[in-house]
Amino acid sequence: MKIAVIHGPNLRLLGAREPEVYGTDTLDDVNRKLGAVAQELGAEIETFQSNHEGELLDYIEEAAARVSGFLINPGAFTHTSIALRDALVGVDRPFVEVHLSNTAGRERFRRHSYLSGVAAGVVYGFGVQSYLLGLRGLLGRLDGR
Ligand code: CA2
Repeated sequence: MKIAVIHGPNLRLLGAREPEVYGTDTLDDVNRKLGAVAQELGAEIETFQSNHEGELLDYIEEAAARVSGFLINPGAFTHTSIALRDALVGVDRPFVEVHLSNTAGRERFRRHSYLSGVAAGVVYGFGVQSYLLGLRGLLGRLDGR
């Protein structure tokens, strides 16, 4: 079973800035850790990062043909993008939304997500563990567990 992991805008800066908010792992570290969890659970991942909303939409559309679900940290598009929500609903694959930080405890504008209401689940506030827990949850859901 293959899962597409999507990192939204600015997440390529991970590990380089604001470590007190986002931790010290780089995006490559996160992807490596996700690959190890996927392997442990008999699955595989492919990863994609973009700073461009349209590229994320195009990727979701074309990846949907080969993956069973999506794990996505939509970055700031979480709070702005109806188009991203529509794309994820449109491909009819379960997705899990993850965030490194506890978005509920930050600025008011981060409290609303356009995606949460249509996600299979949401994990936030645990740093890189949010991704790893989210992947476990998604694979469990797809296995019918
Ligand atoms: O906590 C998260 O994972 C966020 O999705 C991160 C987004 C933010 O806009 C969301 O509200 C919550 C920001 C991603 C920016 O990534 C950076 C990483 C390191 C240094 C600077 C930015």
